[in-house]
Amino acid sequence: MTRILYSLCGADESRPFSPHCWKVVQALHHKGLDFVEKPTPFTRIPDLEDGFSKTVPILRDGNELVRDSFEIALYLEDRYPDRPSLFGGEGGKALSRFVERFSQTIVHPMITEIAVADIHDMLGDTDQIYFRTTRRRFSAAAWKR
Ligand SMILES: N[C@@H](CCC(=O)N[C@@H](CS)C(=O)NCC(=O)O)C(=O)O
Repeated sequence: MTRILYSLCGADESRPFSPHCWKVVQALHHKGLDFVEKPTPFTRIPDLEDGFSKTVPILRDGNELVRDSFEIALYLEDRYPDRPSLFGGEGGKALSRFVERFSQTIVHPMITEIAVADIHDMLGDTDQIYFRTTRRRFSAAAWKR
């Protein structure tokens, strides 16, 4: 069966850099599931799987398509119950959701503010234009670092 993880890369395809995609890589390894990773630049994401998602990670698991790192973890837990558990039960699932939301809403914006200029510099030319346009909300100081 073909299992494909679409992840995010800049100009260098050998350095996928999205933390959301890293979480899925770790989950797949934890479950002991083989997969092929296809690192994709920002501006190619809308072309993946007939426009299935505006963001990566996207997992193709045979005929199934799943988007969003947490949704993918829930899917893997349900689909492969005989493999090592990702959550260890409902309590672990709830705690993981809390940590994920805290990270997404509190930690992630601060890290992006710190890293926005470095992320930009890793991208190919077309993605750099897209990234400058979509990340204008970050402060001038962040862009000058
Ligand atoms: N909640 C989503 C967030 C996914 C997300 O924001 N992915 C970013 C890469 S880190 C993305 O694909 N962005 C596309 C864009 O900004 O155009 C998840 O956990 O998978």
